[in-house]
Amino acid sequence: MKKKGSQGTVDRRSFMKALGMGGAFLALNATGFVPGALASDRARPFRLPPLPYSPRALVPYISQATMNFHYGRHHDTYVSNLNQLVRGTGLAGDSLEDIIRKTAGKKDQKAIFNNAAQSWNHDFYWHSMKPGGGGKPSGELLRMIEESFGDWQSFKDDFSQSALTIFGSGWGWLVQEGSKLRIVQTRNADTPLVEDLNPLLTIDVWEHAYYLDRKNVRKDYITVFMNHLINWEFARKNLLPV
Ligand code: MN3
Repeated sequence: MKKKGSQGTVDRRSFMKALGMGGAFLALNATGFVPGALASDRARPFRLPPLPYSPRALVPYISQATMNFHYGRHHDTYVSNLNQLVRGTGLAGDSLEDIIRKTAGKKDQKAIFNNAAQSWNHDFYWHSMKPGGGGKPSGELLRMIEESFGDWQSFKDDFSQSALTIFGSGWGWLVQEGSKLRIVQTRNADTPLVEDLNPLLTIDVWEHAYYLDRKNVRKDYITVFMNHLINWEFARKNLLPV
């Protein structure tokens, strides 16, 4: 029997094959963060957005195996689920951001919210990292960090501690609220988008983000994220004028 959504299955299979071929498929340009622009057709309005780098690009800090599972399976599944869930609903023509805002806090739309928010959060997370990233930003962003957290080291300690102490699955965020920056935690699929906070960068602390590489040692994953992966250029581009 032909399964519903078989088109998506074929695409995923081709995609996994491409990953197996060394990620040549992913020699994709690092475009801006525009998940809302990915809506394509009525039956399957959302597509897995391209990674902004090859799945091997973050080695040795994040392995290709982690990327294959985290991006190729977990993220892909959220997008597929979302396509199934919005089919035939009034949400099918909406942007990802609109779906997240419209379904937030609604019990009967929890599954749609979870898959939409996880789709958005993951794309934002891939862009929050880059090969050769990490360390200290400069310019306006550093000035805002120092103003909001006292100094660079305090920010680094607070962000790390916040990401470390999220109980269970969730996300650590640096967000902008007016002229100030804040560190926030969200649980499960929750996202600061729905709280009128402007996200600048995020770290995924669900175990699937680090378990293959670090087992249960979330702290080591956070340390390499801070020191070697953060894409400060992306965070700077997300700043809104104050
Ligand atoms: Mn994840």
